[in-house]
Amino acid sequence: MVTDSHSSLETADMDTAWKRFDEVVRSSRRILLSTHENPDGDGIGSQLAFCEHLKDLGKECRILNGTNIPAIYGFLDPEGWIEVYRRKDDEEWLAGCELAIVFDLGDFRRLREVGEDLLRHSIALASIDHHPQSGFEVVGGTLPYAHLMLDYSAPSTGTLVWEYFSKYRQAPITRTMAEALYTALITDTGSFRYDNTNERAHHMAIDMLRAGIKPYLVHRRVYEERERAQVRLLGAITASLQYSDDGRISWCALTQEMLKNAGATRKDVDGFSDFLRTIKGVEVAVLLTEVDTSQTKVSFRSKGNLAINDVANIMGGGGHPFASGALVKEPWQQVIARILPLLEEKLAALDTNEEGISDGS
Ligand SMILES: [Mn+2]
Repeated sequence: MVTDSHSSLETADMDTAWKRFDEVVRSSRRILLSTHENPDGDGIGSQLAFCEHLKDLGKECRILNGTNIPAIYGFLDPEGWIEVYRRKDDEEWLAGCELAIVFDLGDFRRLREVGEDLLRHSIALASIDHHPQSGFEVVGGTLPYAHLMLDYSAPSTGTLVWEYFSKYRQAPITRTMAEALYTALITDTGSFRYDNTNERAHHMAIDMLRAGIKPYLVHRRVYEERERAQVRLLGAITASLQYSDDGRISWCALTQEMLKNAGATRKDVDGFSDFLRTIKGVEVAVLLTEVDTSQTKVSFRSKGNLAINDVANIMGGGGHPFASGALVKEPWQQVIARILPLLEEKLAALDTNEEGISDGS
């Protein structure tokens, strides 16, 4: 099983990695922070909290991402610290960095031009993450990080940042840092509902409360600002939902036409695949979003009996065992035709092996 490979990185090794990382953070003057394209609450919260920490330490620090952040997370960044990387304007600054820290990345390619330029200028790279690592074929097949703080059992990357602050930050965690980190935590655990919710998640929440956050205010900003277009889109999705014969797979293709009719964009799709998983009897939910006639974004969600990131890998993507995705250069009709037999096969194997499998998580 994929999730077992982290054992070699645990305890002593990890302590050493964090210590070395802290030393390099302290000795670096100019530091770049980044996260994956189409960043989520975890990547954004982690980098904002870390940016505040670095500014406290007097570092010259910028957050440069491959793409824009979703508008709902704007409340976390009143000063506008998060920028979209523009090679033309920003490469010179990047080239003068002594360290780059990437958060919640998983697939190196998801840094886009930021990653390409960091490699070209041989900037020392550190990664804080809880995803299986992929996409480093581009750098010769080995992980490009001088410092890799990888912990699959962390409920969020923000949790790792919090643990780092708890140990290495002299000043207390501020309310704004805590708000960013709490956002990372709730968005990655589905507000303490997903299988990655563990003691660490709740300990962290207590610490964030002590730092002065108001959970209902954060929840309101993140979950109760839905656009009407998004609600119309949800209607279109539920109306066109399909099921496998045994009802264990639910899937839906969200076409450009559906987006247009709802007055929505792909950004509005966030979170819908989680919703499809909530249906009784469904083990795996698949949401296909038509990027254009030759490209499809696919999201997989599993209820927890079947790891599905191997299917995402086959499709050229990756992610967590129960939540993963891929961008496939094929029309959605072809993509679903490839995916359904793979999932059916896995479900059939699950039936056969049922007694032999113990749920390790
Ligand atoms: Mn994450």
